[in-house]
Amino acid sequence: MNSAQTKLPWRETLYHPIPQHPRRLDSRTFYSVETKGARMNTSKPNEDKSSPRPAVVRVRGAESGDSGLGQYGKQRKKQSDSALPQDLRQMSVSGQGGPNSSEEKKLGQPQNVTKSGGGLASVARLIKLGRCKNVVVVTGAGISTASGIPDFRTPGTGLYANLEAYNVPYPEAIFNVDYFSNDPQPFFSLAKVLYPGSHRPNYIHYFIRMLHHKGLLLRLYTQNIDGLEKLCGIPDEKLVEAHGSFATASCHLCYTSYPAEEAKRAIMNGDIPTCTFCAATVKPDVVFFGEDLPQKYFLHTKDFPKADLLVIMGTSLQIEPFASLVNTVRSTVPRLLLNRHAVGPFLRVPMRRGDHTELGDLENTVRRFAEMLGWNDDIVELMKSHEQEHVPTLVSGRSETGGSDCDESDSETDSKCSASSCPRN
Ligand code: CNA
Repeated sequence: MNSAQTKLPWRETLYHPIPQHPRRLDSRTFYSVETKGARMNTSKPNEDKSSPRPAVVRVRGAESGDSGLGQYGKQRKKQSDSALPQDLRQMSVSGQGGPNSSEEKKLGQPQNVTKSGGGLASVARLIKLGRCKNVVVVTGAGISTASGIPDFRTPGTGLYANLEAYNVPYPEAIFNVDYFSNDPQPFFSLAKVLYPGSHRPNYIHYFIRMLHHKGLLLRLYTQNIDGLEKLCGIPDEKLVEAHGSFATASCHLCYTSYPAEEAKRAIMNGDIPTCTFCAATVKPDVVFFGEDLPQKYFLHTKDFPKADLLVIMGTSLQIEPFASLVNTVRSTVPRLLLNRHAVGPFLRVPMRRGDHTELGDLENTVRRFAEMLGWNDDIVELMKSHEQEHVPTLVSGRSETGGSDCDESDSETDSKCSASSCPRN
């Protein structure tokens, strides 16, 4: 990580392509966004050029080696929506249910991705032939719905459809740092649901761990903040939690760090943890809109060009800059989307050569994929032993920061967590 930090001095700030002044949305509304990344996909085969641009603007702190910190960390410049990149103005946002942008209207739901087109079997064949040894996996909230954690956008069950519980004027407010500054309660209510400790990894998480066990996983890039990837035993060096995690906490204004367990205790008790230095509200280091992504995210500049298979699971690819990552593998690299709906570049007709989709319930799909690969028994066994030995104690609360059970690695391939990342060190 250190070398990545020193060699890659860029910053990327999390954003959702929404209008500058988002209108109030009723609870049934969800966004459908035409991303620039999707357009770039066909016109710019060179992955470096199509990489998400270092967007932004704001200096953030905790991990940065920039000067001017003082012993309490860098003062943060307050970020408003107006700092969102110019690109956002080119993006269209639709209202009630379904595609609305001109391109999406034109494209609609591509006919060749609405049912199983044999893509799963094709990719399984490639893996079995040994043609995929550097697999990059990109995930979102859809891999954790089988663990009982709602995603954002699934109509009916997604968090955006149940906003009354959080009392926010528009969905993204929950993760808006300016909104949080004024009223942290909506996020803290949601945090109670998402805090690691009450949910278990499911078959999909263990499938990804099995990819690692087989020596095929180059890296898992997750947008999730539920900690289930760590909990299922995927080692820290194989994991990029692109939108941060609950494992650490800090002041949202001055970035002074704060004990994660204390922050969790306060939030769970309905209290507001406050910074010991400036008395502003402390928040878990989950990345909010307008905040920079962790330095580890920049491993993508090395990983994606090296990937020989990209598997995308359970994400609507609506949040930037993460969503555009999928366009940065080489144009010859197969991409497999496992999701309930086609999203992002997989909405295009015709799809890029080497693109495959398998639409439907993710857990079912992944089980079928594992069967094709001949891994199902291994995964079931791994789940059983890991659950019995490790997950109950973690889920019942011994691991308050949601850290992984780092000593537990299942093979020479499942390497140990690094000393710095292990919460017990
Ligand atoms: P999203 O926008 O809600 O998209 C989820 C996608 O997964 C949708 O396309 C769904 O159709 C699909 N999906 C959901 N369940 C299933 C299923 N069982 N089978 C197949 N497909 C399914 O969420 P994204 O991850 O794309 O958005 C990124 C946000 C969500 C990140 O910033 C996260 O921090 C945030 N988030 C995380 C969690 C979590 O950590 N578990 C939960 C909710 C939101």
